[in-house]
Amino acid sequence: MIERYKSGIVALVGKPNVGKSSLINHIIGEKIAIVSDKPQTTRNRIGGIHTTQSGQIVFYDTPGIHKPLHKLGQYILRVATSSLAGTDLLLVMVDPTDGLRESDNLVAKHVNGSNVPVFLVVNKIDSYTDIRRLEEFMESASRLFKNIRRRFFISAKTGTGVDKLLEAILDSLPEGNMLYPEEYITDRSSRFMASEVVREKILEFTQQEVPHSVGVVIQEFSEENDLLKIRADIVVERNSQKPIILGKGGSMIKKIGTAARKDLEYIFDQKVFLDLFVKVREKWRERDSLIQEFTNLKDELL
Ligand SMILES: Nc1nc2c(ncn2[C@@H]2O[C@H](COP(=O)(O)OP(=O)(O)OP(=O)(O)O)[C@@H](O)[C@H]2O)c(=O)[nH]1
Ligand SMILES: [Mg+2]
Repeated sequence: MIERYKSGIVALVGKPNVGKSSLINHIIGEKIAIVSDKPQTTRNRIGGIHTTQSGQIVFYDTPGIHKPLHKLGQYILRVATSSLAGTDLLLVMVDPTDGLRESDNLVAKHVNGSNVPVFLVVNKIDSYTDIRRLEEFMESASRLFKNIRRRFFISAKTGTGVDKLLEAILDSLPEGNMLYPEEYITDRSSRFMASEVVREKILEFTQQEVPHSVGVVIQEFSEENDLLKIRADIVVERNSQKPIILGKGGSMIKKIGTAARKDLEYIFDQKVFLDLFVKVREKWRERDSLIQEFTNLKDELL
């Protein structure tokens, strides 16, 4: 019997830092979502489109579900939880690194409130040699979630288990046509990617509250003689954070700019000129209009 083409939407959810964005990038084979070793890296819902001869899976990478500490956190949580409904499948990702915590219960509360079938995914298995420990972790995690259809052990870093997961996802999706043209890999614009890559470097090079207090706004994105010219504002929320982003004699902003430019040249396959400015907007993470201006959240929360 000839299998009919399949398509559907799969949301990837979990607490911060479990490796959701890493998995999306691995599956798509290109960087479409930024990654860092700090929690709360992703702030938006980012579509990653995986097209094969037998089907098309539209993944939604989502922000880590967490207890919000400020208004921006509330917005981000809303982005994550609103992605739970209206999808064909939820990939709920858990991370054995710290065992199960209160934060996992919070994820379970939101996931269990939706009626979408769940694939439970234990990530980061490359860090473990003790299989029994991983199996015990899987058993404990399984008790938290309703609607589990299947369970997987994977490593988003090495790719172990990912092909099997993709096969099972395609199997579970309904018959349907492509939702996006086959050459699409993301629903996000190049402009969005540019602002995210700058934020990724700030997450990489600065510590504690600083990277989380940053918004990046693209002010110019234009092409001239094969050169992509990008001008962006880095917005911080306190005067004291500005010198941290600038660094001694401008060394930090230079480091951020160079690393971001190199990544963007690779992603866009083009020479990039990147100009960065630092601005202070007092307590922007508590102010609705500024949150929408500095986080690309305008469209998804309308
Ligand atoms: N060892 C190992 N590390 C991983 C794996 N997957 C992700 N990581 C690391 O885990 C950290 C978090 O990865 P992200 O992909 O940013 O996690 P996330 O779930 O998207 O995080 P938020 O966007 O904050 O919700 C990074 O340091 C990754 O390199 C894995 O399979 N193995
Ligand atoms: Mg992420």
